[in-house]
Amino acid sequence: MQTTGSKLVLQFLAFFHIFIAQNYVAANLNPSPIGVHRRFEYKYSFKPPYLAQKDGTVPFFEYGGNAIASSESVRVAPSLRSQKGAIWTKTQTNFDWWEVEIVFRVTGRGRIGADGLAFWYTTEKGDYNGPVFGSSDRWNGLAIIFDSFDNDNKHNNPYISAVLNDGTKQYDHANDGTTQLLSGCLRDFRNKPFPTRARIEYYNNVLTVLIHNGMTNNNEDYEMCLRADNVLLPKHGYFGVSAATGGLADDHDVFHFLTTSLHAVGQMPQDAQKVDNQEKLTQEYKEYQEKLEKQKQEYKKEHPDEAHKDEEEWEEFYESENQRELRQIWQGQSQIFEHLRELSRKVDEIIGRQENTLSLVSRGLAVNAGAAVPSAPVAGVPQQQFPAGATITRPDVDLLIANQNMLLSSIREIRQLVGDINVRTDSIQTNQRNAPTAQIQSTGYDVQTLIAEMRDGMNQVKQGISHVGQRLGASPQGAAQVAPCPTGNCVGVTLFLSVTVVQLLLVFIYNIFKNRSEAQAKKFY
Ligand code: MAN
Ligand code: CA
Ligand code: CA
Repeated sequence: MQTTGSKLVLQFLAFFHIFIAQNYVAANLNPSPIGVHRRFEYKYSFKPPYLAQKDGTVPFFEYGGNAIASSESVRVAPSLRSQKGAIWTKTQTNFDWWEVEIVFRVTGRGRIGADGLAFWYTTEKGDYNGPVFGSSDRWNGLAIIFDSFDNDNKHNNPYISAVLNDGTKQYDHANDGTTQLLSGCLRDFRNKPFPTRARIEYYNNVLTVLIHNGMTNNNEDYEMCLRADNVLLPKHGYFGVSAATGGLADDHDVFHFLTTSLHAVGQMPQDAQKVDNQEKLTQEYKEYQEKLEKQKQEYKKEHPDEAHKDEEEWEEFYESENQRELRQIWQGQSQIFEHLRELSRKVDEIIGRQENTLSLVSRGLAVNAGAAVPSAPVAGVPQQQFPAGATITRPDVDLLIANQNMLLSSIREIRQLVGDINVRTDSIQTNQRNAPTAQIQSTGYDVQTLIAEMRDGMNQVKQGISHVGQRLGASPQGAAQVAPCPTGNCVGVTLFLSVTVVQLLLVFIYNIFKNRSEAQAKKFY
């Protein structure tokens, strides 16, 4: 719960920082005016997606007349005859200087369209079906008019003009306001491949209108349309856009209406407010955390079982000291078991080789003596009896030496394995000595079963070893019985001795192992 709460607060803070950062980035991208703080005014802006909500309203705006708002744009006036519409901010501005960027399209099938679109900054909201491009005449404030139709037939439309009014003047529609405009520029804004854009800036009583002609989609392709100094606009006002058609008609679509307030450095009232806000947010965050902790404690008190369950769930992620120790012992024992199994396999191999050698030697001797002796099978290998008075030749001796060497190397290997086992067992014992508190306690799994399994494993090892010992002990003896040696230089004696050495070694290993396992077992009881 605490995590979710913290996440929400952090997300809010992150969003807050991104919002601030975005504003500063925007300030850096925009070269004019220099040294100005900019703040995006969402209450005086609309943009897609979700420009209009499902109920058709545009947040913070009011529209009327023939205007239609969708999620992507506002069709201020559609391409039907004598249409009028407008959209206005709900509230007056509360900042002195501003910049409004409008992204719009005026499109129509005809080579000539009508009548055009107007941007407004006025003390009062205009009508939705007024005589001036859909809005009211005798306005108080500023109009930027995008006049498509050449009413006065001077061949100077489409034209963009800035018209100021103090609420007294009537707009001269028939003459396209020629005598009333403050300034303007001739620009064809109809039927462009990309939306056309206008940036209207009012800062320090300077009015600037920049136009993007819609021939590219590059946001930087703005051109100057007009600039006027000493423009005195009402301190506060409403922003609006209106449009109208007449005998001729175009679609008048507005996609973005983005307002940014402009503040001289050091004069941004929000600077001090920002610090205040930050402190307020930190305090709120702290309080929220405390509240959350308190609620958590209360919940634990009310639901002790669930709280316990929660702790148990966490404990499952960790391994107790005893569990770790048992796991290590189990791993060590498993490794010992593996090594012994390997040992047993090697001993089997040696016995097999030895039997093969014996058989070869016997056969060689029989050939030398020139007399076939009836054989008796021992361990699946046919054995031959040595004839009386047989002698050992040089190749026999070489073969025996080679065989002995093989045996020696196998014994070395066995010794290495035993050493390895010793080291591992020692390390387990050291671990146990270092943790003398280790006791069998109730743990995550059944310890008794584990010990029983280990004991079974050890018994298997024991059986394996004794089996190996039996086989190792039985084979040479068996061979000796089948092929008794009458002389002191008998091969069977050497073999017998070698195998005895191996046997002794195995008994030795077995004893070590037995002692260790007993010592281990004692620890559990
Ligand atoms: C008619 C009248 C005018 C309008 C033109 C173009 O002449 O409605 O007011 O400007 O059509 O639409
Ligand atoms: Ca006109
Ligand atoms: Ca004209």
